[in-house]
Amino acid sequence: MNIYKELTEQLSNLPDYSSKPAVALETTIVSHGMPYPANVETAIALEHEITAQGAIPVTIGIVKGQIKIGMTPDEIDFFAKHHEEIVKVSRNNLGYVLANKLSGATTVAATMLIANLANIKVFATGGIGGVHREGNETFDISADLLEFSKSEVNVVCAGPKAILDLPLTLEYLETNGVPLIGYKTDYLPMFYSAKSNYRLEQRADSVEDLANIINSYRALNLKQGCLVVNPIPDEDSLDPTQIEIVIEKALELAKANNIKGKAVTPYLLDYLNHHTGGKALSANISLVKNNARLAGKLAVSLLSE
Ligand code: PSU
Ligand code: MN
Repeated sequence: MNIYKELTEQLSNLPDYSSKPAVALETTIVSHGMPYPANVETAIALEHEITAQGAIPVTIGIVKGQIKIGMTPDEIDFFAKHHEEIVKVSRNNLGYVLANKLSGATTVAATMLIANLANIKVFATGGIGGVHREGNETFDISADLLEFSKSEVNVVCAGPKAILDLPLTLEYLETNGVPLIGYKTDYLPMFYSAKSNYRLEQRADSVEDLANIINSYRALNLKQGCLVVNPIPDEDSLDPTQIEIVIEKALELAKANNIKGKAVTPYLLDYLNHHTGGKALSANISLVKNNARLAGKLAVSLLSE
């Protein structure tokens, strides 16, 4: 069968989660975001956090050219152990990975795109991609930011990753019309740290409040996703000035080693995970679990009358 027919058939048989409280999970965080075995342990723990809220976890990835909407623990384990064989997939290389029957870990952008095909409305991750520092010169702007205008999937994260330029990321989100909603906060959380100095305009103080705001965007039929920012729990929040010192060192090394394109974010996260005495990694695990809990509650609430 030719690939067009094969994929069209695969796509027409995708599961439909429109009337179910599903929460999508990505796999780039597994294969390119955390070291083994913390990556697989976290991936499985996230599924449990979501189930505990009465929602359905759906981990997304590409296994040998097959779009997986719901991966098995063995598949997740393979992604966790063999990152060198797993392509980091975004919107721009998804077709290539499928055509060549490769395996791919989906980023926020690709996970949103695939979740949307299966009518999954909620997605939990750690931190989304954004405008990189010096992005005005390098043009390094994550495709994650553009995906909100293309796929109607609401993403719960702990803010843009601290390695990024936060004010530029905020401007870019605003330009693209992405609703940015703080969960119990007036300030943008910055991934490892619960609070920044950047004020937010939209705030929800309960899950019902959040579902209400999201449903109001949905009623407008804009076919776009909202970005919910959920601060890392206070007890795990890192001191921004301390983590910033390590971030600056990581950025300096990335530049010196000419790290470019999609390798930048994994390089920086890897450096942080290895040079903070485990603090960056444990903060990342804590925040993503916290996001999975909120996403699970949100998925349930969005379906209630
Ligand atoms: N959140 C995490 N760890 C990660 C990521 C998010 O806690 O590794 C991944 C997501 O898949 C996100 C990607 O889409 O980092 C951003 O990569 P880039 O900057 O190349 O778009
Ligand atoms: Mn990039």
